[in-house]
Amino acid sequence: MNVAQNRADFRSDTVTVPTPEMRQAMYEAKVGDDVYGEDPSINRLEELGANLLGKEAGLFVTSGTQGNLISILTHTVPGQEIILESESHVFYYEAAGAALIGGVQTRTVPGMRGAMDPATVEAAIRTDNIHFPSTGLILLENTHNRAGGAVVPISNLVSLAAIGQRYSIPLHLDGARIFNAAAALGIKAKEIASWVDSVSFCLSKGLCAPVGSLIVGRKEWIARARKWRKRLGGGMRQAGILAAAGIVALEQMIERLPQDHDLAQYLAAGLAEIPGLDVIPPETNIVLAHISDSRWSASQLLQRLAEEGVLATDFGPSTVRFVTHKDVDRAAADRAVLITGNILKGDF
Ligand code: TLP
Repeated sequence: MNVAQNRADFRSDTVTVPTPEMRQAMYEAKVGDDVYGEDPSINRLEELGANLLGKEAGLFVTSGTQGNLISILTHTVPGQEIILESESHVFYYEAAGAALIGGVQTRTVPGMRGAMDPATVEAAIRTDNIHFPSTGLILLENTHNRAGGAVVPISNLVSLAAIGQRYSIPLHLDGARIFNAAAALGIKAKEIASWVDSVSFCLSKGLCAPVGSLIVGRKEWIARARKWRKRLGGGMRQAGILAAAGIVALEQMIERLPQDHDLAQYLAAGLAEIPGLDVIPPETNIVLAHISDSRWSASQLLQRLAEEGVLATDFGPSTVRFVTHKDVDRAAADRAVLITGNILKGDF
């Protein structure tokens, strides 16, 4: 039972609760000690994830943040520099883990709807100079969260992959919502993943599993990532209970993601009618609304919305983010639109 059932909770797709099928699978999960490699459910989940993404092997990790950190640690050595988009989740929301734990410096490149310009990325790659760090990784994000769930086009991935190859620099994709990107593009996630060396993706966002992410890549790379996971204290034991829900997520929940995208369109269309709001047309399940009415800040609006049972998050001083997912529907969207409109009109 979702404790928040009486609210219209658009804060994130992370708030989704597991389905009855997931709970049943968790109850029945076959388990073993995963540090010994003996948990059949985790082994199956890792194989399933790797196959879906067209990679040799997979690793079950605790979260998207841990997946990105382990990937950075496995691709780089301390003292290197990584190139990433200036609004990327790794740069913006991962508490400088790469710098603190990985000892790498971040070099940010501005994006256009989340996509980094290949020429700018190429220009940011360090040459061989005694003063410079070496470039150890190019890191992408698709869909791009802070760009409003924007889908990075395949042509951009192709160009960046060519650069990575030319300079022998690996590419990692923060694909927390890669299945949303694939659904929006009408292609398989493995077609996106084929342009990068490694991917981390989340089971616990739109796919509704309670916990966990996977990272996928070459077999030898995953073996080294497994050691990093252990070092970071992420070696779990009978975590097949969690993996069982992840298997249901991958087998049953990917196909419903377009419903979240449709709901985002519906919500955006309603919000766009409200004077004082500029809405970015959503490409997937994230709706960003800029408040043009200077009397309201994002935090003030969010506070008033929360008092009326509508939850969203702030994405800057005057930007509000609404995320659609399994546990909200058109009625919740109607309520969000009505209440936002009334608040901004001054009716409340
Ligand atoms: N994003 C969360 C918040 O941290 C902002 C959200 O509500 O959207 N990569 C991307 C692109 C993400 O959006 C997130 C989570 C992560 C990585 C981290 O995943 P977790 O929360 O599992 O560590």
